[in-house]
Amino acid sequence: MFHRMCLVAICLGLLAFRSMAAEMLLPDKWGGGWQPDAELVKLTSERRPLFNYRETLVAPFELPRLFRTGEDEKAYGKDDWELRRSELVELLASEMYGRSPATVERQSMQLISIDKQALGGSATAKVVQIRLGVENRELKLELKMFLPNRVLGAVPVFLLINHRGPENLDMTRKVRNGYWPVEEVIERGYGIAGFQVSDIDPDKHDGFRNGVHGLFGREIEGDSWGSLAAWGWGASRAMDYFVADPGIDAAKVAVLGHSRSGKAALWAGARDTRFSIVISNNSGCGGAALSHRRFGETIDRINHAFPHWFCGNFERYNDREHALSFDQHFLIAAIAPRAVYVASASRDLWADPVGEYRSLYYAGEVYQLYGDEGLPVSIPPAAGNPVGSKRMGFHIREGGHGLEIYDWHRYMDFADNLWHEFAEVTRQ
Ligand code: GTR
Repeated sequence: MFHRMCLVAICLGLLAFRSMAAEMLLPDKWGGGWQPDAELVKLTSERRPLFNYRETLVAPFELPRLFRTGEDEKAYGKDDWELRRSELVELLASEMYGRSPATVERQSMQLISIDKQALGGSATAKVVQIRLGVENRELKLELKMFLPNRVLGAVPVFLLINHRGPENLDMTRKVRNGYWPVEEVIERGYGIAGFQVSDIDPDKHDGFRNGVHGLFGREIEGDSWGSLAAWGWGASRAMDYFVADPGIDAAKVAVLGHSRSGKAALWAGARDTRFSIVISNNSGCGGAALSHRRFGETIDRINHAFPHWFCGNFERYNDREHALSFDQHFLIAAIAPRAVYVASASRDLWADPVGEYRSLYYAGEVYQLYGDEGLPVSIPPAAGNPVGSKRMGFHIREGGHGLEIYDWHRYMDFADNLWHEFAEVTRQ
């Protein structure tokens, strides 16, 4: 009996020591690290028994390596990475998001409206129509924006890809919310823009006939682009406008999306190197979250619920995550060395906050090649504790799935730090 008690005491001591050691390794900013609320895990598991919400049930897996290994394994430098990066983009295009056509035959931009005294005089409101043409077909993308009047010279812009209702991009400002918080962004000296994904491609499975698919009118193959890639491509057309507008600092544009649009934003940022910051807000499966973990939403589920989001080839991985030769840290690494920010929400277990954090953490290996320190530990910080380096940002917001003013302020703090020359001038 005495021996058993001693053994139990030793084991408990070891356990306590292990968790203390883990805590001690976490930097102060981590606030002790994040763990999901136990009650929420229980409830969610009961509500959706086909999906896993328990960290202890994540099966061990081998994460595909970012750098090539084997015969040509060597110390990677920046030049090697540029080559490797193009391989990753190619892999993600052919197996997951689909290939996007490079250009349209005709593209023109027209200012539809301008109000130089918007928001009581503090901003200029503009609506621009981008017309995209192939043969006799045409598509119109409406780009909406507010630019701060107090900033002299070219202004950096945050571009939101919007899949929610058009009232969320309200130019009259009758509808105000944290999803597209125009007033707050203008107050901080930044421009804010947005477009509706349905202008580019409808968010429904229409056999890839409408929107940009119909515009190009190509045969649909296994590696043809899905709607997420199409929306990301739309963000690049908005970028074409920013480059052409002298009032906008096109070298300081952040592309941002929530949830499905967050997936599109990451892919847009991986392909189009003109974006300075790429922001994923609660993008989850097919976005920032590692698929190998099979935590919350899975590939099989996403492909069945949203058959139009990815390319046909991605269906090969339905319930076969182990067969993936890549994972979402490839997507984030393909953005390097440009800045990336990933945000999760504490009650959004469907999107797997740990998996979202880990993709970012593993992509840090590439950022380190460019002199950025990356993230020091593989455990996410507690909710309400934004962490990161100059080029990699992360936070978990307290609460559920959504894009809120708290998130936007963290993105602007991150931009202030990255674009500090700009931030210092506007603050004077
Ligand atoms: C969910 C989907 C997620 C996420 C979300 C959204 O139903 O499973 O992948 O994208 O929609 O876009 O709000």
